Amino acid sequence: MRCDTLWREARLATMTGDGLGIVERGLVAAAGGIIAYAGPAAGAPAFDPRETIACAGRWITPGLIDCHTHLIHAGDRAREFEMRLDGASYEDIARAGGGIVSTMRATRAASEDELVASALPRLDALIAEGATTVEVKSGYGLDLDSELRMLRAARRLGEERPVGIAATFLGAHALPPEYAGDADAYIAVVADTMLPEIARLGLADAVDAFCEGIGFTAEQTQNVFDAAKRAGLPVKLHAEQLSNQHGAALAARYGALSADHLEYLDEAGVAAMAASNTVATLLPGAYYFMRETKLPPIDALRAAGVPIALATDCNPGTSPLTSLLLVMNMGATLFRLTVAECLAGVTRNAARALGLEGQIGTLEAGKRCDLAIWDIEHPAELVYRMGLNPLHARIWSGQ
Ligand code: DI6
Ligand code: FE
Repeated sequence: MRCDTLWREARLATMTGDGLGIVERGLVAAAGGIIAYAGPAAGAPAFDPRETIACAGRWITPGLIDCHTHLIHAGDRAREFEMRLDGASYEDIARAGGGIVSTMRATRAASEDELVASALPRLDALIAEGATTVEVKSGYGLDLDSELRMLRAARRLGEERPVGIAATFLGAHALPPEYAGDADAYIAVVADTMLPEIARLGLADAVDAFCEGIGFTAEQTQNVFDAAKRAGLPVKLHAEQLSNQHGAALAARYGALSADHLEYLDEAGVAAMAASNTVATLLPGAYYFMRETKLPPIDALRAAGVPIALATDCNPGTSPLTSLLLVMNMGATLFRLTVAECLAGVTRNAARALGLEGQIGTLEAGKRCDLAIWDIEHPAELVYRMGLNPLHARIWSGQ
């Protein structure tokens, strides 16, 4: 069988099935950027590759997927970090006009080129550790022009680098100051003006909102979700990060791809997510950076069979993190996830959280040939180490 590239003498963690999908003597064949075969060398079709790469026993996993980031934003919030070290809370800073709104000001003032240029080092850090697909949210523009500019910048990241970009419209992230005291009016603009225009231009793959005491109410979130439904876009939600607003259950009622954060999720929310096959995207970087102590209900999620994804939540306020390897380590140390759960969280289940499970997330024939090739002796090392990057090579779309 003809193919473009054959990776042989590899050990595979295919991430198919429920666990790691380990193949000790494996090979991967790619044709036209798609996996033609991934599995045991014994019994594989006879390939006639244009190029053969001997992996010398290295491990191949699917390329990693970061399914929740705010990668596009201008400026940083290191000064606010210092204020928090002095005792100010995230909510105090937000109410005093800092927080998300301070990043909004910087983002509104930045050109599309500047947004792209400032995001590239963060994207490159993810890529350097084997990321092949990255979700990027808007939500620091908070007016139509600035949200459009953020989403165009997000799409451009995918032209500047060999990486898949999934763009999410997060107009309902924070209340811009010009709507102070009238969140309903802002939500009407998000739902009736911004979202239809963004959908018409094809600039978003999904719609998200921040349902929270310092964000938007469940009812306002519902208005945004109704607009997403009218536009034919799937939804996801920042839910139960700082308090229980029953956002995850609301998201589940809309068949959400994922509900994210979930520290304050209750049993009813877990059941609702299980019933709608909504992925629980846990963000241990935000949990760590905010010094949160309330753990997401991991055992309940597991018992209910809710798929768990892990992501960086890379953002300037609560998770200035650009390492999926560290995310896996935090998932294990802070949330007691297993090695298999951590790896599934940044591959198979992260793909589901983006609605891309048919295209990426496992090593299987028919999926895009996105590979991470590692200099390790066992996949547990990817979760165990802190600050060492054992990536040997990264393949995106067969290249
Ligand atoms: N939850 C978060 O953790 C981030 N956004 C959100 O809705 C925080 C964003 C920021 O502080 O800039
Ligand atoms: Fe977030």
